[in-house]
Amino acid sequence: MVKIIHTGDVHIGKQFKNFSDCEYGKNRRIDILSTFINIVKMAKESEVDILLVAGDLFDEDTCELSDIELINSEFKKLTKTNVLICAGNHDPIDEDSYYRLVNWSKNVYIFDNCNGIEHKDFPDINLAVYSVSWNTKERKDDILKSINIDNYDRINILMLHGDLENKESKYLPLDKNELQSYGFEYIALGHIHKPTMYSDKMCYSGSPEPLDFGETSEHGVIKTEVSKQMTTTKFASISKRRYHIIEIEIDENMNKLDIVELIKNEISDLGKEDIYRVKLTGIKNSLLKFNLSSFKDEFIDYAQFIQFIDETKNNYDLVKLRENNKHNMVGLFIEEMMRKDLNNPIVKDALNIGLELLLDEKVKIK
Ligand SMILES: [Mn+2]
Repeated sequence: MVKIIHTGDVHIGKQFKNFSDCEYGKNRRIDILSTFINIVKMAKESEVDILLVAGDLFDEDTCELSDIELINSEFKKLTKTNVLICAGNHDPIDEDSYYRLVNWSKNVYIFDNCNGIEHKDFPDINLAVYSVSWNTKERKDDILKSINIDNYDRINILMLHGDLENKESKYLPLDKNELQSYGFEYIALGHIHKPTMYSDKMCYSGSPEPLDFGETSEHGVIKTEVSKQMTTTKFASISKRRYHIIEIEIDENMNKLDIVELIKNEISDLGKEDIYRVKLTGIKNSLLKFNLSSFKDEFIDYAQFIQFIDETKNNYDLVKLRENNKHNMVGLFIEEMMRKDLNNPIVKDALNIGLELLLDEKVKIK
């Protein structure tokens, strides 16, 4: 029996460019690196035979050499585990790739053939691992036709970075049934960041750390035990943090404190190490000065990072507002809008948006 940990899509050095908050990106890069080191430690403690990295170990453009040297020194500590890595679309093996530049520990095997599936043989544990690396950012070639199983008595494993979910994908579209037809004892997939287990024999490990608000599920690694007779697979959670999207509905009777309390109630059970996007909906009191960036300070002890999206609407007192703005644009706008059917939700929205712009009350948050 062969013991395996399967990971991939680690994205060491990821830039997180959608976040203007530099601290956030810096912290997440540290999280990713330390989670990957935890995976190597897990491999050492559970004495697995092989650690598979199914592509996108790092982000080629932004990862620093020192990070790769650090993980290489962690690989060196593995006395019973071989590490097998294929390159994906974010870390393609080109001329000056870290895969070529780094003096890798002798237990690290990098698949450097990008044109066809090759295999590495481990006769002492009766294992062969088949894989192919990427040297481009996109590919749609029929790579499976290059599979040529050398020895059917071996425990044969296939590791691929590609897309099983979208036949039109630019990232090596693959067919589930065709993949399963080759008789591999386990297929370790990379590219989709959400852990996805099609069966004990075919899984996406997903990213060990979730990488954005699109990845709100649990993240970790796949632990597999494989023999010629049986494959047993389980998911092991490992991420430092999770992403949560929370929707909070407010009403016009709430003041700032009420809203802060409401949010605190919602997130306090989820974990203060986590990352939150709080979407505020409902009607807010138009007298309430809404400064969402000042909200952030209220949650220092409740969240590692919190982001607000304001989708609330105002309850304007139209008569009073018109009266106070008789001689300006605001007053004219209200007068014009009041001639229309304000029970029509589109008209109501137009009124609200117009007033927000004219009164310049909307505080924009990245
Ligand atoms: Mn990826």
